[in-house]
Amino acid sequence: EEVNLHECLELITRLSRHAGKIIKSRINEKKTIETKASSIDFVTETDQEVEKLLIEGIKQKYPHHKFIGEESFAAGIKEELTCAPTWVIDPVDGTTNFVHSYPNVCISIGLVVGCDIKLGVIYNPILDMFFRAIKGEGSFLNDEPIKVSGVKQLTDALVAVEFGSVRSEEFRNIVNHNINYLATNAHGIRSGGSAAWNLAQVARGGIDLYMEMGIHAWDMAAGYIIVREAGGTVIDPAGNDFKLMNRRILATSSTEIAEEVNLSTIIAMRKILTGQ
Ligand code: LIP
Repeated sequence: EEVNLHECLELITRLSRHAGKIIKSRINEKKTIETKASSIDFVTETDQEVEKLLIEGIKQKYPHHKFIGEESFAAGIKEELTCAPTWVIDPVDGTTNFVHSYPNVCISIGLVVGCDIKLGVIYNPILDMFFRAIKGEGSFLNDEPIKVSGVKQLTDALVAVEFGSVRSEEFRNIVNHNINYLATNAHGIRSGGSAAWNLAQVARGGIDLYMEMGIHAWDMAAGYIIVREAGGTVIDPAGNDFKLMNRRILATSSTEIAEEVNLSTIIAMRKILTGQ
């Protein structure tokens, strides 16, 4: 199926600006929260309302497109990722930030066409920062082109990490080990609380390396293409090519730093997983 990416971008820009107004108007209110996969995996009415608004808006124009949406998934609508045009949507990435009125909150929307992520939009409506990329056309923040920093080694890097919402002991051991290693060697450590936000920062050169395990396709799809189009590297920190459904990401300002960190984390993961 032929997809006009510029028309898709226009539609999604309009819809996410509208949705952004709703998120912004509620950021300082007290939220009613429900939990999902773990006791600290939250969803609010706003997540659900914004996802509905986005999906319905896209469906009106593209009735045959498919969707992988964070809240639809939680509600039991589990779409497989196929090669049909598929929108991968996180209506509020950084729900915990949103619940606490902390301003790193983003709408994240990626579009997969022919098994390839072709378009991404990350919009932080609180700070009014709108990131976008179309494959082959570069990345932009509020219409200005952006580039990764180009930093090549961990000892020169500002690093973003997340503790995530998975709390099993094995998982925590790996995450803690990796964070400890990064913190010991880098200039500093930040935790933005939103994968999309962290990826957008890698793309604009504010963060040199971001690694997270346990996240989902909707946290990564838009950021993947925005980092790549800004000149960055995105791989699987378990040592493979990046895969949208693998629940792991390592996004960096250069291939050199990705290789350096990747090697150390793979060794650590194998040790913890095999006890050797
Ligand atoms: C969040 C991610 C974040 C991760 C959280 C959660 P949500 O997404 O952006 O990086 O650490 O556990 O997955 O649930 O706010 O859309």
